[in-house]
Amino acid sequence: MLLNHANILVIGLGASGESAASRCAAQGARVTVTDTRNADELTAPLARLAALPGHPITYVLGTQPPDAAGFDLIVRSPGVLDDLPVLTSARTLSIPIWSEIELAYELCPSPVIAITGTNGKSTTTTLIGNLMRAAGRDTQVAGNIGLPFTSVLPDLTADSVAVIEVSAGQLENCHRFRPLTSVLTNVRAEHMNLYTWEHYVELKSRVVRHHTTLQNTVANHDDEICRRIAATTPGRVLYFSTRGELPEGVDGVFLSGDRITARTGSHRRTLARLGELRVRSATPNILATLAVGLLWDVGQEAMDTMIAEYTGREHVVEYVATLDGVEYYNDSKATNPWSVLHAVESFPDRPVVLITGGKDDKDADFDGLAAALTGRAAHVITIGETAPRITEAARLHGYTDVTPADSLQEALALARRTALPGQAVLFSPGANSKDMFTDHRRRGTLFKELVRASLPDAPQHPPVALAAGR
Ligand code: UMA
Repeated sequence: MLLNHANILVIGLGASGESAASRCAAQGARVTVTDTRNADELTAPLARLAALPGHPITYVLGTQPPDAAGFDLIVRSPGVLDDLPVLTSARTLSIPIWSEIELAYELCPSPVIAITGTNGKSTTTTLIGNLMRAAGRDTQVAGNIGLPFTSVLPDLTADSVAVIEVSAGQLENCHRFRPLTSVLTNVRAEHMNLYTWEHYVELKSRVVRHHTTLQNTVANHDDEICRRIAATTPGRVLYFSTRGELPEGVDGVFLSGDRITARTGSHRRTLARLGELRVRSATPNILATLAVGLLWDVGQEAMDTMIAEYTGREHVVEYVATLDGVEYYNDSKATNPWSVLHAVESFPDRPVVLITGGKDDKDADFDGLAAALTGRAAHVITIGETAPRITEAARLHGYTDVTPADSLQEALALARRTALPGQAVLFSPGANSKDMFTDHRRRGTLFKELVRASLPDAPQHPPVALAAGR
């Protein structure tokens, strides 16, 4: 679709809406932006958009969107629900509805590597970006990871590569999106308040929906749904597995003893030693990244650099400090129970004292988490809105060492009293932060400040952020 002079409605003026509006305006489109928030709450994006050259943008703010009639295209932010009347009306009128990812894809001059899945998307996206840069490729990393895909378009050329994290919500209004390489990290029940399980799986499968024999896929062989989706693609598939050798005839990257091994056909090669990984919890993400490296013919040197230089991401099983022989880790980025489990499993050699809980906005399965924690967590301390549910689930599974706390401060104090030397205290909420904090970064930062304030040489007054922790 030619955007020049097209009449486009952008729904939502968050990160993706602002970027989409600015890109559409730059393409010569007539743009209307709508948001349920009013202008007073949107001063920063409104000022930035006002400074753009081209057609002035029209706004419908502080109310529901206008009717779809008369628009040529609707660009929908991922947080906008599907049953909004304007979207129903657009469908009736056959007006195309695109996600911001679809818009970016239509305008993107470079090949795209897209990463989706329930967990591990952001880490895998980061690592693939690092690998491509180490291989000397001009690389932009964007998408659900925090930077809208449309915002990096001006920096991309035909010789670049766009490494894009995509969520289910972003795939919902993708119609022609065809990444050159698609990566499926895993598919587990999440956002069940928004989708049926079948619909959620179908959305994730859209990352390969338009593949031909010219595109390729990296998929998690340890995950049945990923295998099922990958089996539908006509292009080449490389699998990865942390469980051990891949079955005969299945190409990919896997662990064999302490080696990360690649096997394609009859060719077998060691890509790295497990001991070289500085962040053990990122093992599956690194295997997926190496598989992408094989598909993109990346040399061993770039793979070595990617592994050697990766020291982890902030708020993802992030080491904070050691206090009285106990290591403290911040995993505030964990917003579903699967992430909590993955974090706990990255301490195979010692029990953890787990601080968990937050706001459940996804109908999460805490029962499954509680069942899986048995034998892995020395003590579970629950906080936030989900505390009663996790506490109850844990007790139902016969777990007695579970204690609710009223705040993160109280939870940490309890963890300090409970944890024995050699154990680890892991703050992995497994839920949204919005019950007590503005976002997961604020939540993780507060945890780190609280831990560091307990260090022997810390200033003897509460950290500054303590009072503003919410
Ligand atoms: N809004 C409306 N009407 C509605 C709903 C929302 O006007 O019915 C408005 C809100 O008032 C707000 C704006 O839409 O002004 C927010 O839009 P949004 O929620 O779609 O969020 P963006 O700021 O555009 O950020 C989105 C992703 N957010 C979501 O998917 C919820 C960001 O992922 C992403 O980084 C960004 O685009 C750039 O691609 C965040 C996320 O939490 C990190 N993702 C979820 C996750 O990882 O679990 C999927």
